[in-house]
Amino acid sequence: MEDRFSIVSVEEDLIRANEKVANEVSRLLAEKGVKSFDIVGAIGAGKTSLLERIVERLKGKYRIAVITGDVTTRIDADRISRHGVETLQINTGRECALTAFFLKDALRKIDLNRVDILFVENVGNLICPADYMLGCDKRLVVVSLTEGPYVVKKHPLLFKISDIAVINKIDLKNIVEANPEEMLRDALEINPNLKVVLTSAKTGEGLDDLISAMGL
Ligand SMILES: Nc1nc2c(ncn2[C@@H]2O[C@H](COP(=O)(O)OP(=O)(O)O)[C@@H](O)[C@H]2O)c(=O)[nH]1
Ligand SMILES: [Mg+2]
Repeated sequence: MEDRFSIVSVEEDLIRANEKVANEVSRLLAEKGVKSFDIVGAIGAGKTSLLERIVERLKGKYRIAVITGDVTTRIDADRISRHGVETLQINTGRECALTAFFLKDALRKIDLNRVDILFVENVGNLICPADYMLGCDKRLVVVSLTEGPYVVKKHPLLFKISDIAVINKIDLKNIVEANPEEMLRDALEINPNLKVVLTSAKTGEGLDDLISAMGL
């Protein structure tokens, strides 16, 4: 029993220490005038695909940097860097979320004086990132129709602490059971302050709405 309590207390210490570093990251980004977005969601929800579309649309208007988090690969960074923007991969090893520690370290490798917007793609996971805010201005949670009709309801915490919810893969709405309008209602029931956007990274539908929800 004692061991269990000490594990809990180590976790709490880590969460508190992370909060402190997230505040430092937030101050640094504000000082440099960088607008930042932390994008969370399960593996396969469409985070990288949406980012590829967004970067393609906005790279003529803003100087963009993208940091992608993954346990071991650099697949996402390679996909994004093909669009000609600065990209950095963070490999977390065994960790199922980025932390502010990882982000602070990565930011040392980027010249923030030459960046207007920073997108951070978090490690694909709908649970772990809820404990670790990164210090970005806004958090986006991405879910997709192929994750089934209950994916929003089953992850209330992440929807509570996000600013924008993206319901992706709406091009598949006639094929799968999940209904985007119901998922939208579920998200707003959890957090009425959320901006909810329905998108398809495949067809481009909803991308303008998403970019405007981000204030870009
Ligand atoms: N049909 C459809 N497929 C999508 C959409 N967005 C992403 N995908 C596909 O879903 C898979 C996972 O996408 P990816 O962007 O890698 O997801 P991530 O793991 O969240 O970054 C890829 O095969 C994409 O082509 C979409 O809106 N509609
Ligand atoms: Mg990805």
